[in-house]
Amino acid sequence: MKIKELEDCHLDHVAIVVESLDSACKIYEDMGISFLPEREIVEDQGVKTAFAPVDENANIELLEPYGEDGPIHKYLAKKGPGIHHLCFRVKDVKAKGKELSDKGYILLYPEPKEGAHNCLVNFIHPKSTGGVLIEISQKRGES
Ligand code: CMX
Repeated sequence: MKIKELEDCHLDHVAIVVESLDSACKIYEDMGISFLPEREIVEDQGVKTAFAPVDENANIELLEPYGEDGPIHKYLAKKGPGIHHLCFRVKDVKAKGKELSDKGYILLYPEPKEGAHNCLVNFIHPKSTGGVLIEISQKRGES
């Protein structure tokens, strides 16, 4: 049974910005983590991803810029590779976003957008979370 299956929020992934998916995958594979063979491009976010399950809920997501316009390209140019965000899986991203916004957190988008892995996502700006970019994500068709 999945950990915290019945609860509303669990860690879905830790995202790491990298220059090259292939070279970065090798680092984690040396740790014993296996990446799924698929690479997903999310054009809207300007990113190419590789995903590796760590346990039954949590994954490592590597993010390589795709194109030169997206936030990941900007982040890599400004700060270099490294941990970029935490993502929590929720049952209803729209409802969770409203709940957080009502509590004063700054959401990036007025409505959830398409993310990787057939998810609807929103982000909470790091300025309102003590410096950590947090993604909330709902698997499509699960609400
Ligand atoms: N973690 C912590 N702080 C961050 C950050 C991050 N990942 N990215 C930016 N910041 C900080 C910067 O350091 C900067 O702080 P200071 O003002 O103190 O210098 C501030 O946020 C603004 O940074 P910026 O470089 O001007 O960047 P923008 O405001 O243009 O963009 C953000 C910041 C968070 C809005 C942008 O990165 C964004 O839209 N992120 C969400 C999209 C995303 O990450 N997509 C990947 C999707 C992959 C997936 O689906 O998993």
